Amino acid sequence: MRTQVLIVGAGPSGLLLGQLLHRHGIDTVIVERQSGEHVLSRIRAGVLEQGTADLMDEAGVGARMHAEGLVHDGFALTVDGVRHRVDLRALASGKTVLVYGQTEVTRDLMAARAAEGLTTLYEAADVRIEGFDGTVGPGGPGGAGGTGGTDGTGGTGGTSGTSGTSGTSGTSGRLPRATCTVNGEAVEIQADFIAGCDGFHGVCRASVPAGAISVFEKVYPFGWLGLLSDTPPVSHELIYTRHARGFSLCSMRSATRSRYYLQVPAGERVEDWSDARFWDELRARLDPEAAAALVTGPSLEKSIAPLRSFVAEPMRFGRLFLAGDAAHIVPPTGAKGLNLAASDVRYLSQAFIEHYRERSDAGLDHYSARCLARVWKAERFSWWLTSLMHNFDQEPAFQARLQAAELDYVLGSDAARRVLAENYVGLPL
Ligand code: RFL
Ligand code: PHB
Repeated sequence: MRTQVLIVGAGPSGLLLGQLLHRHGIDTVIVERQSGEHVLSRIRAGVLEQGTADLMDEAGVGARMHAEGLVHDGFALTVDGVRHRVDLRALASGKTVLVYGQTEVTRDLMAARAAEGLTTLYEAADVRIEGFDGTVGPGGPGGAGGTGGTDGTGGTGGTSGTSGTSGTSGTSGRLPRATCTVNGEAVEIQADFIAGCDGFHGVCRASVPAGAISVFEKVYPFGWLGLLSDTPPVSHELIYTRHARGFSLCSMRSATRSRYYLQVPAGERVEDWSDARFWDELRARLDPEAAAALVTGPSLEKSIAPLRSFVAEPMRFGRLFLAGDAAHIVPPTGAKGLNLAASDVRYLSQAFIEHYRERSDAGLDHYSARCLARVWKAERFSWWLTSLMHNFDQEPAFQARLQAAELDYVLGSDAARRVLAENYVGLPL
């Protein structure tokens, strides 16, 4: 098979990129390790920034999101049993967020891709990529070899002024390609570029030579145990609760479907959490009004996600571009993961469109640096909100006093609340 942009991974990043490129006449093939049903069964993000919703509109898939998504103009932080509202609209210049599940985002994108008859190879086993690192750019060695710790600006050399099937002028003379097995048959797909949208455990980042990539990581000593249920939410807004027993979050997917999370120690097993244990623990952490309003019911899904901050730099290696969780992870406290993936995809789609339509590689050359500037700000915010709201009982008492002082400051200062709100609704693209 031959395509212009080969996309590895049919999560939100890969599907959104495919849709945006299709709207500009750029051909893509997606290879995905799992089945479509499996991708839809993963319960993840719930909060979309305005910029992410705008991108869904640009991709032509925003109709159901606007019809069914819930506009939220505030959320609450509960500390010491007292709930404090953060008025997003008032504090962040009229901006709001949209509560619409990642599952629904993915479903809408999958349906649009199927309706357009675009190729997605699901259940693609043993995906391997190669041939992306052979180019030498005008600024010196690009590709995977010479870019360690920088944004890889030298890497597009062979592509400038070319489009379509050209771009083989790298040192190896080979096109970027992926091989995999689908329905027992070997498949090879050649492309001008590869977009690595295959998440944290994907093959793309792992295919970059170790010396070419710098990794920055922080692993937290706890995870989030999540539960989804067809019960009405305790409140019409999200409640993030700091409690001596551990953090909790009350979120939702609709007026009749709730999503709750509990901070649990790293290594905890989901099998040890019956529904009854989950509900009892959640009730114990909530403020009295929320605890009284809690409606329990059978879980539709329960899973544990470890918490991690992670960034790989650069995000471009020759003709391979990483986007979304393949390049960076944030702890979910700030609701930034999917939104960051969307902003990467926005920059990457613009860069490919410029390449094919305007014959300019400026966007490709600046892709990594442009993304990373935004990524690190979201990393900072997510780390900060995680540090503020979780229970770090292994840490020295000094740390706990600082946390209490910071919470007191944030809740009491209009300026600090503005900073929180500005970051929560999403920094400018
Ligand atoms: P994904 O969603 O992981 O998709 C990657 C896809 O690549 C496939 N894949 C491969 N395909 C082919 N070959 C291989 N070798 C492959 N290896 C992997 C995978 O099967 C998969 O289909 O990454 P993507 O598209 O970059 O999307 C990122 C988001 O999923 C992620 O950032 C968010 O879910 C994070 N997140 C949240 N983000 C928000 O913006 N707001 C939130 O409210 C929010 N809440 C959350 C979250 C993540 C959570 N978990 C479980 C980590 C809440 C939770 C609990
Ligand atoms: C969710 O609804 O899954 C959700 C909401 C807000 C977060 C994290 C997850 O910060």
